[in-house]
Amino acid sequence: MNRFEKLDKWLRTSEWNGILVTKPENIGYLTGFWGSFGMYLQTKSGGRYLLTDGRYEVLASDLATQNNFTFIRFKSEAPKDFIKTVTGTLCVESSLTLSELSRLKKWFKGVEMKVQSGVIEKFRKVKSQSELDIMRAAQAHVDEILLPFLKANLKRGVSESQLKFKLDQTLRGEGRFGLSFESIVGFGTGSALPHYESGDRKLKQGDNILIDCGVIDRRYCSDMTRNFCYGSPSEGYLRDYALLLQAQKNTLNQVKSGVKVKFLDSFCREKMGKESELFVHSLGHGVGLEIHEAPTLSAKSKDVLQGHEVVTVEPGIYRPNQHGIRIEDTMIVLENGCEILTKTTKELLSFDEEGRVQVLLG
Ligand SMILES: [Mn+2]
Repeated sequence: MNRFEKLDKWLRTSEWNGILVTKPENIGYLTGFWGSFGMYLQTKSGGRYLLTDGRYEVLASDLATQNNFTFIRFKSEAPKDFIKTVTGTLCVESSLTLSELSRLKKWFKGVEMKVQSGVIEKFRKVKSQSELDIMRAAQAHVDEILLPFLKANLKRGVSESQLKFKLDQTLRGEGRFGLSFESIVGFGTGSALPHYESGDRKLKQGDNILIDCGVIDRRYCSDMTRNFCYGSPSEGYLRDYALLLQAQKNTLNQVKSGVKVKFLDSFCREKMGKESELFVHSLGHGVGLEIHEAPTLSAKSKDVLQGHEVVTVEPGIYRPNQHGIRIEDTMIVLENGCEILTKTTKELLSFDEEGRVQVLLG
């Protein structure tokens, strides 16, 4: 079953006469169209329509032929040939802004529109072999460059933002990759803020370093967080790292198809003991066309892992004004375990001025 057929099947058993897809990642996922303006409408009676403007006429017509849907050119406000394709009830996505929704209400007069969130996102959770291959390749690029990059660039006095800038540049691989997000580079106390923005802080002996980064390869994101030291870190840092690494590894051993995500979240916190008070975010998230997508691995989620979902497990310990540690792997969920995509070592490595590396903790 292709993606359109899956949506057909969903529509047939739903209360809706059609679904209007407006979130760019969802339009892209279904149709292959990634332009800056477009809407995709699929109806219970089997109609499939992509609305976009003249700038994309050639591209959209080609995609329509390849994928067996109808391209409708947006010429004027309230495009009649698009609007008339659905009557009755129409499902719209929760990502719509209020102004977009009020525009659609003017278009689809007499159609009952309601929001149902996560319809396409649910399809996107489980990846195909070709999606998985791209995601493996994206992470392989990061694994290939990260340690050599650090050897060459961890120098006393380099600032977080300088290192971040160079890392982003290296990750982009001369244009072959995009960034899943701007890399997070934190030194010492800077790392203690979970979503830190790199600043002017300069690297000094004894600093710990937190790096969270990912690339986009053919529209799919990668995500990994690793921790390093410059010289010798504090005893407290080593203790926290050892504890967190053990808890993270134990949690990875629990990941497989059929496991409740809230179990994983609480399992990890249990393993962390009282340090779990310093673990101030959820355990992880799905990754794919978006860096954060379904499922969310949190205590509140009712999700159950399914085979070929791609998710992160990323517990952290954030000690205010001291240090922060987050160990994040991305993995493919399998029937009896998982395939870890993030292959950069989790041994705690210490770098010196000459780029020599020593293993502090294994
Ligand atoms: Mn993440």
